[in-house]
Amino acid sequence: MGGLKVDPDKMRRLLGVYFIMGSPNTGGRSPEEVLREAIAGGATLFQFREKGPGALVGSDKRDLAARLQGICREAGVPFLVNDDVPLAAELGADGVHVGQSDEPAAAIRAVLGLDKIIGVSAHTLAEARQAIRDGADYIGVGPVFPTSSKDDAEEACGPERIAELRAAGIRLPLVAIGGLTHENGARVLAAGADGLSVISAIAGAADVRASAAAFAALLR
Ligand code: TZP
Ligand code: MG
Repeated sequence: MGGLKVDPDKMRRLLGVYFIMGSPNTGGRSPEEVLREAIAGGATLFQFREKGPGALVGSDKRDLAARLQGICREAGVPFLVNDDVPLAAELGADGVHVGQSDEPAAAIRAVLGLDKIIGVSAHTLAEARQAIRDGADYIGVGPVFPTSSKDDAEEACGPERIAELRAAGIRLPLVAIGGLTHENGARVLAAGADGLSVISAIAGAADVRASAAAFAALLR
């Protein structure tokens, strides 16, 4: 462990094309192949999110996570785990992303160590401020647009929510999530997001690499 908390400027760059995927999101294709293609297209950060119909559990989940972590490691792309702090600790993942019903970031950092990336989902200004007090490295805001990738998703908040958080003085690295496409991505960046967090528009794309590259182009 040891080391320093992740530098905010580095965090902002990493959030650029933040690809999220688990085995239920690939339309039956190999998650390893989909991840390789997404990274080849320009994904800057990866979150393993094994949720939804048919999601793997136990050692199957862990083994897939370890294989995807290996692909990330080879490519120099940080590997985060959704929610499952014990799995992140077991694998020595680069960090975790947690929601409002999970442990606060400070408690997670005490388990994982100072140098790990901890992201927290926030839907309101109050939740964003609390995540900052708890020491989150970034906040995820969404769903910005309607999504079918999360069963218990809240109502879409629109890019306006991101602009509202920025106007209220939230300076922490911030990534938008939910229903992002090549068409609407520029709007959330213009509203103040540092990056685009994407499941289906990349994992479900016919050409995964080209889709990731089109998101990467929005960052330039
Ligand atoms: N959290 C808020 S929306 C969402 C999550 C995990 C799903 C985003 O998936 P998609 O397919 O990019 O809309
Ligand atoms: Mg959660």
